[in-house]
Amino acid sequence: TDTLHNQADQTMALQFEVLARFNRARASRLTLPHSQCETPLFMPVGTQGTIKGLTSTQLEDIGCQIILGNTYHLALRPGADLIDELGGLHSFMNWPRSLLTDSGGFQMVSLLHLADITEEGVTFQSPVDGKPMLLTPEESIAIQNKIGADIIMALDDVVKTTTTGPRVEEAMHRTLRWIKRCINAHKRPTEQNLFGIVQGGLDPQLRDTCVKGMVALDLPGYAIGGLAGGEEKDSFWRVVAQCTAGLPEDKPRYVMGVGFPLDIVVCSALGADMYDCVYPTRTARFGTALVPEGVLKLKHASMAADFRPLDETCSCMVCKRYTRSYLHSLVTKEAMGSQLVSYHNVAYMMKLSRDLHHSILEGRFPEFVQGFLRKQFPQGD
Ligand code: PRF
Ligand code: ZN
Repeated sequence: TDTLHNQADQTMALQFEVLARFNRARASRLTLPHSQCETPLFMPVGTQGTIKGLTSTQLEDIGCQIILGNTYHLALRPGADLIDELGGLHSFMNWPRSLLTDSGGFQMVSLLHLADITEEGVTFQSPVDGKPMLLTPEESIAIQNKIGADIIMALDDVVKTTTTGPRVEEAMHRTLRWIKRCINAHKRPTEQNLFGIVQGGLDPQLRDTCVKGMVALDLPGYAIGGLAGGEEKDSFWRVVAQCTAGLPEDKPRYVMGVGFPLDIVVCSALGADMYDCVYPTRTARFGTALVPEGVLKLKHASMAADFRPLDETCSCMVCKRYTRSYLHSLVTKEAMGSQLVSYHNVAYMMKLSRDLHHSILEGRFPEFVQGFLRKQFPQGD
């Protein structure tokens, strides 16, 4: 296997080393200021500086090397200045490993339907006091510099994947203009890595322009945004394939808001490295466990007297200790139910990431994917 190294110069706070490839899939080592990560890599999502239902210690036990926080939520509460005064989010939440913060624009647009995007930035009504507020690219980066995550994201103009017409093109060009404002505003490039986000909807021409515009800026890493919003799988995978083909080999590629185990396997085959999603913890709160066969609905009556663990092939604390029957009795009634299922689900995603990494490293990626698909779709459909 050939190795590919990027030059960790003064403009970057990361090292990215491709250890092995299988066709377009890569297994790599990503070294960040607070930890060393192996890709393909899933990042659980926290909002208020916590992954819902899990403690920092549990996340460490499960093997998480990097978790995601949201600028928008943290800036509202407890506030970026307070986090800064307390020494940044790592020390505030006592998380010694790596952190990534999203820029906030996407969260505002997807959570607050009142958000309005202009060239200046994203205007929204504060959910705290109802006052109009403006998040500019400069402000997003200033907040993220205070929060202090290892990877920070550019403010992008995101449109729904179902949007068509000139708005998609406008958002792509604006994202390219805003990334330059983000780069100029970034005050800690030797400690924090600013990733650019490729937009352009489902249009190959727009995606191509955006990829080329981003790559010219020589950023430490790149994200593929604007996906996982209910578009057809076919169009989603086509855009990922096109973007990974145009992005540099020696930089990490992050598909935002993904997701489902199957999507992570497919995107990794297409050359993507990093993912984040609320899915494993959110679905846990609705009583759904992730298992090699797909999902297990713990509320289902058939679980009441099922004394097997959630997943016989999982060695997590929950699978070692508790039965489906016990978890059935807790879910949606006791907080501990969703906490235990969240623990297993995040552990499941970490194991999937490790399995992908090792199968690529050991030259048996196709066999791994085949085994994964055979378990998820036993009828072969
Ligand atoms: N941009 C940002 N965050 C995101 C996305 C995006 O496009 C997505 C995908 N829709 C998830 N999170 N900034
Ligand atoms: Zn488990």
